[in-house]
Amino acid sequence: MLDQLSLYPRITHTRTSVSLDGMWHFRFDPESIGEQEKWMDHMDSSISIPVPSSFADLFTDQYSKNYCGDFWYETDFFVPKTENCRTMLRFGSITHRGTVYVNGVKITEHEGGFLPVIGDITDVVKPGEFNHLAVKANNELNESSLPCGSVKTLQNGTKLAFPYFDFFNYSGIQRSVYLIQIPDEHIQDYSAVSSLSGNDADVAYEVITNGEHEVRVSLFDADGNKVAESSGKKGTLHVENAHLWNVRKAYLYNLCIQIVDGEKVIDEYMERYGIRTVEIKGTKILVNGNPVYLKGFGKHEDFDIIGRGFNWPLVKRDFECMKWTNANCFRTSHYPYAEEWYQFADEEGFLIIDEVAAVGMMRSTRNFAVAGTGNYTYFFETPTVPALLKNHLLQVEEMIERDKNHASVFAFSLFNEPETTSTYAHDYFSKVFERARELDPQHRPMTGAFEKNSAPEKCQCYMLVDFMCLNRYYGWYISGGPEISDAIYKFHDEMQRWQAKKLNVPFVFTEFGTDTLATEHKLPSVMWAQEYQNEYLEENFKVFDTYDFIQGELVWNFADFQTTEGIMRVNGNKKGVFTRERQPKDAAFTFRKRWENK
Ligand code: EVA
Repeated sequence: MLDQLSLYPRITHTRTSVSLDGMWHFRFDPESIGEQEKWMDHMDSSISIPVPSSFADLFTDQYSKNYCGDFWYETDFFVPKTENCRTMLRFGSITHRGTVYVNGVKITEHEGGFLPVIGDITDVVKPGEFNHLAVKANNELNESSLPCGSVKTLQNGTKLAFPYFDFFNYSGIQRSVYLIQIPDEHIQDYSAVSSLSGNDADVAYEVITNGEHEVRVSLFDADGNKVAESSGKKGTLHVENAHLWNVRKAYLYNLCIQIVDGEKVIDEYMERYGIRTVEIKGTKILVNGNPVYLKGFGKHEDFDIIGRGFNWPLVKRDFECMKWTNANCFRTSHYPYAEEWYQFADEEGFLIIDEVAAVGMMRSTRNFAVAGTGNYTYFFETPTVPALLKNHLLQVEEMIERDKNHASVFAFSLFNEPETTSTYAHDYFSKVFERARELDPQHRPMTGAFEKNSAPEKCQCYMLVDFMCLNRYYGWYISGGPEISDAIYKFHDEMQRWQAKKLNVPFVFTEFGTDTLATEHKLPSVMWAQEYQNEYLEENFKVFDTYDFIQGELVWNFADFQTTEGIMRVNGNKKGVFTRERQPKDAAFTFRKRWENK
């Protein structure tokens, strides 16, 4: 357990957190000379850069946009006092890896670009003065990084990222940075698990602290009335006539955790908490014991200019659009998102399939097209696999630790479209699932998204998941356009083969969709025109509605998004139901109507 990793920065009676977001200094380091030249102390010839943001789309030149290698950030921050507290820095993420220095001293380094980076700077920080913060980051991809990919060096020496995945390799300090001060004796982490009995609920909690003083936990309702209280590092809050957190009808309590010494509060942490249960029973997904059909999207953190940079207005707009379509769920394809997405989903009653950045586990820079061809790339049979597994386990651990208390997170996805047809893959993923199941205090369903090669007869991993997630493009990559009737025939054929296996688990489509240009209309329809997106969807819906074990449809994608350039991508992936500007294509109206009563 990493101190403060999972605890989002909050201000309470005993804690402060100050955002360090703003304009920082920045420099590319293509020759990796920064360390030698002591850029952690000071960087000459730096340029200004906003934090948080991806760097790629801020510039007007090709080199900066596609830069791959080391790059540095620096800023100065004032620390008023340091007595009787721990001072920490917390980055929502540094993509894909980073080393943090304060006043020239190395504080921490972190691998993985989508989870928090924390450093305790108490011993190096100077009170009543400006302190110097430098970050050396790197955005290269390899076959033991999550996500997977490689680096190509052009003849002129320029390095380029070669993702084995279909989204632009946006990098940088893409999430907020906080300076945090907490008491020496403090709350390090907590978990809370609800169970229901009649109209009442029990919230079993466990608090981890670094001291021995008493722990007190209270629960307040939305009007601020204390409804339950308990003491001890482990205990249960009994809530009479509990208001449940329901899908699209959220109710959140406020959980208050204190370390106390008599009447004195040594540390305090507060968070919104939703009481709900999730469970898979036969082919049903149950929330609070009631079946839920998942309606929604695979998404990306992606927008013009800011790339993958966190932005509250975008969160708001995306939720408004999702609510307008009558959706109730999304998958954080293909990496854990900024924590604020989950906080807002808690508020809005959305369900989340929370996905770790295990994408690209198939050796191809066009795996979206290779998926389904039967190609086998020996991915899990190479010497890099032990290092990959180590990273994968660590990132699953960090994700579950970070997201475990969100009511919205009802399942964890531990992969997207790896090669699953070998015993090597089975051995690899058995370890990942085993670890994830040990880690989640709520024992949520664990899953992963399977591509078409993971067919019922060949897949060696479907038995590991609690519910099946299928990514299928019958009518797009397979038998598109005028051949769509064949596509649907093949789709039924596959579903019947799954049905014959009698797995008795829910099946959810975590991807289906067509690239569609918002500008294109055509009668009769052609691929890429809006009419075709609608026809494809209507044909897919007929398949979904045939099998009662199909319990959800998350279309690919919520909005158009940026990818690596290539002949199969027209300034990005155009499978959005909304444009990249978050305006509806015709398909958005189709979903709004279908999901109203589904
Ligand atoms: C696609 N297909 O082709 C999508 C990708 C996605 O963007 C996939 O999981 O199978 C992938 O990342 O549009």
